[in-house]
Amino acid sequence: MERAPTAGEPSESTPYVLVLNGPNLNLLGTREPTIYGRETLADIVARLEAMAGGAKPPLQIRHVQSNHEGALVDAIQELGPASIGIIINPAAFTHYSIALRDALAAVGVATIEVHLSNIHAREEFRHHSVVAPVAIGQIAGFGGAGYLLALRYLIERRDRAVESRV
Ligand code: CA2
Repeated sequence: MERAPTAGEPSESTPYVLVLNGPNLNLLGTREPTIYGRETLADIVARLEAMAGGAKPPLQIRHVQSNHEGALVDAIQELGPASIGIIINPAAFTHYSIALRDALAAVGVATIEVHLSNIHAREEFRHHSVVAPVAIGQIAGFGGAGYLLALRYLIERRDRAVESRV
């Protein structure tokens, strides 16, 4: 039988931020370090977990990386509605996945689009995001730190929502 979480320990009911990463981001830190840096995806997720765990009250991170569009749509549908926000790096899907955009629009949860590289300073085809219109904002060009900036914003937003309720 599973042990009940002790006070202060994250549990099933701990609020969470859904972090989604698209195709090839599992290769981070192993290839193309000049564009994408040397940090691995596990390093970035560990940094997010540390920040989320240190928030008061703490948050959890639910992370899904997939190379498959449908798996990301499933994650948005299944885990998005109960999350306090979504941080998504759709990778190449940024530029053409209407399915991801529609899923994000359908769940209607505050979404921040993150890119490691400055997509606006790269090839023309990377300048356009079909996801951006359904996100509250986009962060690009700050490497792994961009995910932390996004999380910081979602924590502040959560705190503001809690304050306005008291
Ligand atoms: O800058 C970003 O975060 C991107 O979302 C990364 C995508 C690219 O298609 C977008 O235009 C911008 C590519 C992810 C590929 O990740 C790799 C990581 C390491 C080695 C090779 C690819």
